[in-house]
Amino acid sequence: MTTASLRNVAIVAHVDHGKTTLVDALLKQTGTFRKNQAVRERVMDSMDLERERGITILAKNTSVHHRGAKINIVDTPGHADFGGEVERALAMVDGILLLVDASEGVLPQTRFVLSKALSRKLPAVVIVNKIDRQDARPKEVVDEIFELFMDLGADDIDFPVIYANARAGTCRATPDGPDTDLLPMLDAVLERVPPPAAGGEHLQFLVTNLDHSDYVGRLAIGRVFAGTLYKGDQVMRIRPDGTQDQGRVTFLYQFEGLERVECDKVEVGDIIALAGLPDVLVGETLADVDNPVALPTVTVDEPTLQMVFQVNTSPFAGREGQHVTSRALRDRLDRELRINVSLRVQPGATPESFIVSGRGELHLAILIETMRREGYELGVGKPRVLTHEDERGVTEPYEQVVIDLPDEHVGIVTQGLGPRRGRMQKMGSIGGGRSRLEFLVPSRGLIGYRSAFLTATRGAGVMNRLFIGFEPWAGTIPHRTNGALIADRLGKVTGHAVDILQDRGVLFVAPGEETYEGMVIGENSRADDLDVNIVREKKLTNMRASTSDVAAKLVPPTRLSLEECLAWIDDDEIVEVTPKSLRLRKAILNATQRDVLRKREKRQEESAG
Ligand SMILES: Nc1nc2c(ncn2[C@@H]2O[C@H](COP(=O)(O)OP(=O)(O)OP(=O)(O)O)[C@@H](O)[C@H]2O)c(=O)[nH]1
Ligand SMILES: [Mg+2]
Repeated sequence: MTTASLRNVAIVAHVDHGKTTLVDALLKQTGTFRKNQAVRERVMDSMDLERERGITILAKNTSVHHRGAKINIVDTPGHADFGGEVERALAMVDGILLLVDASEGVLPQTRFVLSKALSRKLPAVVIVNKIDRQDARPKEVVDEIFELFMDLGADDIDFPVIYANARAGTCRATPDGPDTDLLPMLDAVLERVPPPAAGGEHLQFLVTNLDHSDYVGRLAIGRVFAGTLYKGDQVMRIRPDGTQDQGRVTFLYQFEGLERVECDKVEVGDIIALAGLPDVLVGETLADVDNPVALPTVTVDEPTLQMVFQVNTSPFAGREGQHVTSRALRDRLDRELRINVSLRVQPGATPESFIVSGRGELHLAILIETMRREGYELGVGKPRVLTHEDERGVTEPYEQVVIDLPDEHVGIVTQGLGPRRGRMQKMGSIGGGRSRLEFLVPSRGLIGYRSAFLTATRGAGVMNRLFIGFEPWAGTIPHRTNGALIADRLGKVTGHAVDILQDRGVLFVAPGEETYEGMVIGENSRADDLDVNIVREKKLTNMRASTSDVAAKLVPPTRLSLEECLAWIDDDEIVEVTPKSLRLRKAILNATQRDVLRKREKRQEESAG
């Protein structure tokens, strides 16, 4: 038996540099789709939210056939929140396709993924993608890539470079052409990436990812590093702590194009999925029962951010969603844990609440967004970063932030990051009236920063973030300085009330929408909270202006996205999430109770200090 006709590669890059688009083209050009089969764009981005947001969230496996060889390909996500997916993908492969955008060049995640690949001594085929861009600068970008390899201490900088337009499905050997199809890229893979090592004779399979099928339950995804695995085999499960127990493999699947294809036997070197072990976890080895030897484990990234998810207790609970009980919430989170490997869920302060920890704002926002779509209602509290303690004292997550922006916005962005405890590391011109700034910023200071950044740069700035580790606590970071405008009673928002109150701040609601006591309907222009009557009717006696006159004067409400809502709320506030609505509210809805509590806190503060 031989592995000579097998290759395992991962496609890695900074976010949006074109990985999934390239996989599309490779699948098409290797005849993986039927002739005339309608295939949508970025077909590997199969989750609804991946399609809507245009990003890859979960690493996915496929394979293509080329010159008699089978090439297993892992498409990885580029967004920094999902870096752990990339690291685990790298544990399955013998080489990488490193994509770099021909205009954007080397960015933080390019460095991150390449450093991880080099630490595993994986050879690379470099693809300079999007050469069709107007602002493409392929030669400079190749220089940047060489510099990056040297900077990271690569032993081998003799990597092939291919210039591609993944969207058109073409590539060339030199920046100036001529164009061919993408098959030379696969030739380069066959040449450059070694076949899998044969390994010992006894089975060793490393679990690097999880999936779930409604028919067979949990699926363990990974690579056979030694031996042969048959459907029905009894295997020894070895956990990272060394404990062992046995299980039986009930189904085996290979990845072929977009399908998981059932099979009876898999050989050493192949990347496969298997079923039969309902509680198997990432990092475990499945080994020969009589000769159980563990492989080096893979670790899952530690969470950096957490939020409390709780049952929706607003007066409108259950109006829009089908799943509203704490039992439903717990079951849903349990199900998520089966496949979302860097997620953690702990019991909250009450039986109705759960502490959910993840890799960043996007990681958790995507979960919330997915649950909404499935008909769940929930309340979500203010995101907070996880802290650790070591010899340096309390530490918190920090990120490297790289910003490209027009020169005239450098001042405002630098000022904006100051109070967020950002420390500038580098600043330079990148030509064309644009600058590149690099900062080190605590993740805490970056919560909700994206929209402020886009406003500051009028949409012309690009910001990239990369988690770099836990560093000493940065001190206080001011949160929202404005108070909330709070509805003081149940009812429908009236145009008349909006007309009166819109000078008080920024309103989040429009006439006709329903509110309840304790619901936040706007941001006060002052620092304190203000209870207001937003459902006030105009007295009929002094009706003068017609309704259309009033409507004409009304400022349209500000609508916050989920991420903006989460960034906006304070400790005593909750985002109410339902399939149809996002509402902000006070944790304590009753105005009198809130008042009593506030006074008590004030007394305590005074007596304390
Ligand atoms: N002009 C141009 N656009 C491209 C090319 N390749 C991809 N794109 C576009 O770039 C955008 C991002 O492409 P994706 O394939 O989703 O990028 P990705 O690297 O998979 O993104 P993540 O998985 O989220 O990191 C899409 O709008 C593509 O159509 C190319 O060669 N030229
Ligand atoms: Mg992608």
